[in-house]
Amino acid sequence: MTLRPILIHPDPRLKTLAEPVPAITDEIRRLADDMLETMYDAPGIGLAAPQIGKLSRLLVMDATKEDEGAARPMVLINPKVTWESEARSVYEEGCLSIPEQFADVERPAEVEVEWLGLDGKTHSERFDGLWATCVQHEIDHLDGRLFIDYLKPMKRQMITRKMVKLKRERARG
Ligand code: K1U
Ligand code: ZN
Repeated sequence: MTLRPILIHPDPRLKTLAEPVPAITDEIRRLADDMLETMYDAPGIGLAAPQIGKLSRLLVMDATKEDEGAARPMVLINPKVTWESEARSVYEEGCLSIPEQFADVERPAEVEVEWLGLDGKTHSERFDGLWATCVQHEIDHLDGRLFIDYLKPMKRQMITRKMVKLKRERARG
């Protein structure tokens, strides 16, 4: 397994619609393994393939809380939201591609998602709480959308400027 570098906003690959995964291959299995390792190492609760520069509709997540016990690493290929609740919830979101910036985002409180698993089977599950927030945030990445796209333009611009500065500083070393 290999840790992959995570792209930082702004980057055109984070604004691009990702392509469906046509088949489960060894390359896809390796990509999923690397993404889980990269997510746990960050640390994060989710990671979408475009965040490591792969424009494929694949995401990983594990929103298990520390006091909940066993980890639940999940790999979702070609995920689709098939149902969303009318009830909304607000969560202060972060993003590994927008380090150290957080903002409240309102989303459906519950969603049902269908996806292809690494076992080649179709899965469907209803998510709530942090899992629901996380899976929607990750599917947004597959559609080239970031959590800052839900914010007012002024706040979004302020965060983007901070990220441009951060990238410049990191490039200087
Ligand atoms: O997609 C990403 O950039 C990962 C992101 C997912 C996410 C966080 C919060 C709300 C919705 C989606 C992160 O994992 S940011 C890091 C984070 O939230 C976290 C890290 C360690 C422990 C607990 C949370
Ligand atoms: Zn993110």
